[in-house]
Amino acid sequence: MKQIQGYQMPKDFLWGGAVAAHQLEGAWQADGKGVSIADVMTGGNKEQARQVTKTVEKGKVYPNHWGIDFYHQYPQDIKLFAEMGLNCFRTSIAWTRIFPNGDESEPNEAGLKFYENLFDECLKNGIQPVITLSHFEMPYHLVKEYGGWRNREVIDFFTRFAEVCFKRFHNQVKYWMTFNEINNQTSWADPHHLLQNSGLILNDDENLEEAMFQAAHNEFIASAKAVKIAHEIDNNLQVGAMVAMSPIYPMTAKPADILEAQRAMQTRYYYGDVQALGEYPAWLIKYWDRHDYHIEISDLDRQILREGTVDYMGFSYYMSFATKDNGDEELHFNENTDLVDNPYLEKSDWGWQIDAKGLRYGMNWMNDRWHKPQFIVENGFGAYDKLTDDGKIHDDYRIKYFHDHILEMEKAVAEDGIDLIGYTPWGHIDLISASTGEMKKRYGMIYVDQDDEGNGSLKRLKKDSFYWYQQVIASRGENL
Ligand code: BGP
Repeated sequence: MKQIQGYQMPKDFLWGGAVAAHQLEGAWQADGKGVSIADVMTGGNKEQARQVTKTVEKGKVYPNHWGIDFYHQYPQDIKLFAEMGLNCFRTSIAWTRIFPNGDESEPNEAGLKFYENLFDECLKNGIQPVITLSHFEMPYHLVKEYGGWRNREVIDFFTRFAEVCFKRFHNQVKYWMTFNEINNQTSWADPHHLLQNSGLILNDDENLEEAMFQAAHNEFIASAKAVKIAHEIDNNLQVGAMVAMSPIYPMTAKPADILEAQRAMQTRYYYGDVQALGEYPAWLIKYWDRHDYHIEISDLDRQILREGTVDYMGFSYYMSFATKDNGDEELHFNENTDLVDNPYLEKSDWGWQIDAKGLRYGMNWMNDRWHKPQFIVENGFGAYDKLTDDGKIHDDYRIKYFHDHILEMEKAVAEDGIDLIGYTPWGHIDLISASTGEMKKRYGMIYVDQDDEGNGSLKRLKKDSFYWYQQVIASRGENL
């Protein structure tokens, strides 16, 4: 591909790759690990989410049970990451390796040891680990016995887990995030999201939307407490939020469309308001009143939120959305119902609208609103890759996607002055898709020889994008 000049990023900029424990480690019951919600639903659709308790009992096998065997193969994988030039690596700590059921008083030493060794291996290779504490991996026991995040008791279980991790790893890990894509649960009518994010299994006699607000509130408190604990343990630690950023544009200049888009952005991103600004927006409290929702929030809670604002905003960026007037002016938390196709954008094979400029737009939107440093902790293009006879993968479509997005990211830093910590493209090594459970929806710059059923040699191969990203990093983002 023709070299196009981008901007050179600062020397301390973090260039990395991002994964999540349950999507690549495999070894789902090794060394005392407990069962997580991901182990019983990866690749879940709405129906599976409804059926989740039944499938556990049947002992159904999910692809993340084997992942890409990173649990055993990580030393070689880390070497490949270093060869690519990464100086950071975002992964998550599987809660169930540390607290198998979630409610034990003592952690599982074998689980802690695994991550200690993994982080050591990273650091030996010049790569700093960036860690998400909860990436769709809540212990299943907490879902079944406690009702997931709707139960306040879970706050203490989570903060205990966070504290154990901060204490054990604070010399190895500086950047942390509490909950992955915390705002995805806004699509509460999709049980898959509610279960993945908050461990909520549908309860017929319950108002789901109200349950979603309570669960989110309990997660906010847990996150704010974790921020405080981290700073008390080591003032150098940086704890961020993690939101899924998909800007929602108005379909036209019709005022009702503009208002609809603004309201859609408010409902989707109030999570950031609470985590970055330390308080709920007034419009949300009015909404609860209108709907007669009683969310349990004490004065002490309000103080905890104010004192536990995050150090930075981590976010994923894949796509943008568009919306139009739906005939009423009420807020809609299940915004998916009001989304429309944007005729100016192309889509991936999975229907995700590709929009590089939306990244710069989203970064500016967040900066104007939350005034925090940012960290792009996911961005990427899921595609079908073809292994050619010469043992290569010519993924120029992926290179184009990254080229366009990195260029917009660089403009946001160099021209708009956004304080950006780093960039970690999603699934830089092929792994199991979170939404579909497929292996064939590939994001990687490193190919992993495995099919959806888990057949294959697991051999790692460098795609064309591997070499492209390598020289992007070597030039600090200048050669795109
Ligand atoms: C985000 C998740 C990741 C990841 C990615 C790609 O929502 O944080 O876990 O998987 O999206 O999504 P998918 O795997 O569904 O293609």
